[in-house]
Amino acid sequence: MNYMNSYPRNLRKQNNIMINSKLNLSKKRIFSGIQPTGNLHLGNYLGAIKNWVNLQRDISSIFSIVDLHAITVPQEPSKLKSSTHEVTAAIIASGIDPKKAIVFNQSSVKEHAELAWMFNCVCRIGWLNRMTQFKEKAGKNRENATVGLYGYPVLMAADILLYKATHVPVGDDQKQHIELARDIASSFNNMFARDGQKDFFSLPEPQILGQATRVMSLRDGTKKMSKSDASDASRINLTDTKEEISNKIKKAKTDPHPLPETIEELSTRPEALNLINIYSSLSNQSIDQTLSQFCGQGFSFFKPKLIDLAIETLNPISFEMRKLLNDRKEIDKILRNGADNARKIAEPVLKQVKEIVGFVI
Ligand code: AQP
Repeated sequence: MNYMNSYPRNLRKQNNIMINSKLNLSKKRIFSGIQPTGNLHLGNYLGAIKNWVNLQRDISSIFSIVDLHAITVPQEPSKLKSSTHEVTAAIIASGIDPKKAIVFNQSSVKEHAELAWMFNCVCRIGWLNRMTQFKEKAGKNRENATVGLYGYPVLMAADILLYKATHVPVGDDQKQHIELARDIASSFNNMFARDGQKDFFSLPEPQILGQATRVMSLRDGTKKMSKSDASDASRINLTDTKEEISNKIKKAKTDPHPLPETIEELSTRPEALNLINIYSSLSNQSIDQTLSQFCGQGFSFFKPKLIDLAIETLNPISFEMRKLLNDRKEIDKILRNGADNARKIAEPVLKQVKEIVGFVI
């Protein structure tokens, strides 16, 4: 069944699902990042990491723990270091293989910051003013936000283009930033176009994959599940125990109606839609399949099934994560090795950019 055809227009737009078009695998390279800003949650897993694990098998993959992004809001230094270890352990425990993919922390490859500066001189203030994530994160206290938070999408463009990545697997929330990376790439190409010279940067494409491209808060189905939500009950952390997962899902906000037959009937039930999306993604089945499995049932029937599935998926990850975290030196070694490999790609690209811009090198 074509799942997209049965997806209501408004929700289709909201989730902006992009089905993994036939990739010419040999020419593709993916880059994606994750911030070491606290406990990873189910949204990070279903929106990003799970897709990375599938993609790394066939496509040249680079995954970065983006610590330069993390410091755009205040971080406790000792906590930042341990979060970097934890996030590295989490992605490896989820199935990222550092022998197949490059895994490193962003600040270890100085070229990210250098290219970001050059892109600061390409990107227009008007483009950044449109970024909704800045508006959400800066909130009412915008004057007090750091310049780094404002320029976050420029650094993200540098992260991607430094490796000439063709695809960027991310959750739906990052789509606007990838569009900005495309604008920066094409503006750079135009600014430095020379006769007969092919565009230096190709335009990266977002890959927004799976059934849970925007996992919502368990307390409010209209708000994104997020590390920085004050309520721990709003998210399922990858490190949560079986009891915590069970309690959070039991207490997740729902409504008194039974589950419907069609997704259209969920368009005014954000919390129900969120739980159905999560179940579908965890079970690798379409939303239609999930609805035909549970239609007519209430949440008292559905939630225990979701709890079992969430525990079955997340428990082995947190077990493996704890094992990996017993040897932080090994994690440092993996990150150092990843940074060495990342630099092999980044250095020549940055050198070419400097030549194009006209620097003496
Ligand atoms: N709720 C989500 N649903 C689907 N995907 C999500 N991602 C994040 N939240 C969801 C995806 O996870 C990847 C890494 O995100 P990040 O940690 O670098 O930054 P973020 O998007 O800012 O995550 P948070 O949890 O919202 O962090 P805080 O609270 O610190 O701002 C990205 O691919 C993202 O799309």
